[in-house]
Amino acid sequence: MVSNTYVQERYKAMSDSVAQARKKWGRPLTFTEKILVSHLDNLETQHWERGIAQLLLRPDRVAMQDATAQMAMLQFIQSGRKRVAVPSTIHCDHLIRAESGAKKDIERAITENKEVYNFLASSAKKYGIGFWKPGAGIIHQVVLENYAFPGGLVIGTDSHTPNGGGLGMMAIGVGGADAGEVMAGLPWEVLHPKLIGVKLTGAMNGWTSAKDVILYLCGLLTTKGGTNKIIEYFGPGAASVSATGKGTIANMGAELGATTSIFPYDVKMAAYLAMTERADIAEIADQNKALLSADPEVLQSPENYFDEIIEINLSTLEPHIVGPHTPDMARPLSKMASDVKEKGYPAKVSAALIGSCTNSSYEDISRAAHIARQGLKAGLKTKAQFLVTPGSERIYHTMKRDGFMQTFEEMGATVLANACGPCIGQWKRNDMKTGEANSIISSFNRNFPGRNDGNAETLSFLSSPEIVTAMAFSGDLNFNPISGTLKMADGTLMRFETPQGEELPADGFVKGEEGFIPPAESGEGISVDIPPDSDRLQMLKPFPKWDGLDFSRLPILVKVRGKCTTDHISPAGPWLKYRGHLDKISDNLLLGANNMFASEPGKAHDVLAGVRNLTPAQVARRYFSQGIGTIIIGDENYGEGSSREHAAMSPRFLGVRVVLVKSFARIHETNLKKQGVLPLTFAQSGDAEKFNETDRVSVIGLSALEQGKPVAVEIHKADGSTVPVLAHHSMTHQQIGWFQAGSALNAMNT
Ligand code: MIC
Ligand code: SF4
Repeated sequence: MVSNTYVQERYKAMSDSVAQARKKWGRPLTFTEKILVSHLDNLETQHWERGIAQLLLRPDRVAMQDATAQMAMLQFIQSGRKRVAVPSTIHCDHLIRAESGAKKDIERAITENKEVYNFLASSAKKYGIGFWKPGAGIIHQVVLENYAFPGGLVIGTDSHTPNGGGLGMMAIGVGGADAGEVMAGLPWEVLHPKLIGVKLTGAMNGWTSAKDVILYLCGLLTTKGGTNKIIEYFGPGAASVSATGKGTIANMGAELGATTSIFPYDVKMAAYLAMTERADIAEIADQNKALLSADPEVLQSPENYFDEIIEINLSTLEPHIVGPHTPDMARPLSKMASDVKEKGYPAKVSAALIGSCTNSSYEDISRAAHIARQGLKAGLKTKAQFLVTPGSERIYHTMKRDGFMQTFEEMGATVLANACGPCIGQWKRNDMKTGEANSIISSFNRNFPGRNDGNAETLSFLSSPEIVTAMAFSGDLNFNPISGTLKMADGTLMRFETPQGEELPADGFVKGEEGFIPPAESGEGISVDIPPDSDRLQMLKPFPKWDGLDFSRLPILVKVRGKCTTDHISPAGPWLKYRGHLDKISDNLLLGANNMFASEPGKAHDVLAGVRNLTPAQVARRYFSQGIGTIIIGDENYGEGSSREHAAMSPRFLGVRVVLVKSFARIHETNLKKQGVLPLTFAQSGDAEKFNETDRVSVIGLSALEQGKPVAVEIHKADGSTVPVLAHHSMTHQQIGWFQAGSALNAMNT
């Protein structure tokens, strides 16, 4: 847990830097700006300009989950440092497969992932990192319960790290290389984000919940609307949302591509802190309240201080359902039935899943249980498989004590481990064949094709836990729990009453087995085990330095059609087990992507040898073995979704030199830069049309690569003609140095 003295000192320093910044710029500050200025490496020298400057920040802590921590730790080890420079933790949550319920699933995970857990546990111990064992909970829930504090700054190797914004913490998702550098003592660099202010008025009622605020915003802003922006919530409505509800909203801000989302400190946060044994931190925060929200002048005329303002009246906000395939396909619940009809979605719900890092708070679970009890009382049977994923040990044991678990079990639910499970494709589903079209609904945050059960034909819809629970009873996407009725055993009709729940447990949380292992006082004499013949872990070799030459006549590995998330570039599910083995995991490169030149996803052609329908990894390996690099051409918001740097390391490892797209998602673009792949965007997005299957592509003038200067690309056509295309890059002078050194890590070590 974070110590009182640390928080006290932080606020003292914050007060000084805020005063200094106000004086320097002669204006009041937003809450976001207060946190940023108080974490700057050097306020005096920092260039300050939204959308332009690169901020150098000093985070308070680093959090990593097991699937991304492996690469983060392998990179940290390469840095040669003896101990982490900032408090850091590892959380074992992603590698537990959901199959037969919590206990058995954890036991199996411990056996199956032994090598990886041993590696993470021993390196955590050696390098001074706290270790949360499998079953302890999902990273974001554990961070919220233990480490988050208002006004702090944490970076985490997971895109949903912003969940901490629910407690007024600036929590930002990053790739493992960023984490490795901060743990090695370097400042963390990020593009100075623009600011979206979201003013909440009114108060939620009836079936509307915090989830609907963010589902609505996903529809409004789309999955790229938040790129390189921070979303700061304020207004009277903000104070009416529970701290965990705020967490849900901030968590899913990742779906907007936002750098992070944040709420100002208030009584709801104080109540949550007190309930999680941190009343003393709430007290210190209360004494520093003015620092932990925007200045009054900002609240009076927000349009002068934010780049964009959105207002949402919570009193009239309708519950929403989003999906399939993307979280921004949003509609109010009342429009769902007409969409099902119009778009031909399978109406039958085959599975309903609640919980995850997004929605497993006491409030969520108690509201869902209230619906469950009504259904049971009416004698209804569930018509869909019902799965519950608690977020942490505390949630699980408190659910059990308060009878919610029993209610769900009476419904026929399977209660899974406190882990990611079905949210990240760790769901062994026996009721559906791959390729079979079916609809599922969950309270999770992401719904890209193939993500949950590995079946790209599964249509995944997202909603609040209470609506998902009602859908489990109806088994029908056309059902509107607010206005619709369900038939009881005796033929009479029942209608659900509006869900009711408690924000926090009246009798406090039950702790359960917390599963925390502190690091050793000294790492001397502790060795980090990687079995030499392991197929799960592989020590990294530095990527080669740039040879100083232009990229000449690169064949196109894949030209992506449409959406290409990190789940398309580096799928999870069964591939999660190779997250520590770069060679092995690279075989999954672009397996989910639609290649414009191939007839099915995940296929590519060796155009030089004329061999068709291989996997992109096979094609890349064939070229690479002949010393030939490749280029990937992509669409808008390329690499949206996860923070997994494998989506950048695998292409790098297999010889991809350039990724040229219409636009990038923030974390992925940074990951490409860190690993030494050249990320370029089209100056004219229509130019993407000019690339054909057998074209070769050159990128010229690389030795004159400069910050802010465009890059010349040439397409060499089969008929011998050349088509020039202009591209942009967003690399700073320092980032160009990473490219030249072969990777950021190489640059750090020279
Ligand atoms: C996700 O929700 O996609 C994940 C799995 O949590 C990822 C991290 C990963 O791929 O390991 C994320 O969100 O960053
Ligand atoms: Fe885990 Fe899913 Fe949350 Fe990612 S979104 S951290 S996979 S529960």
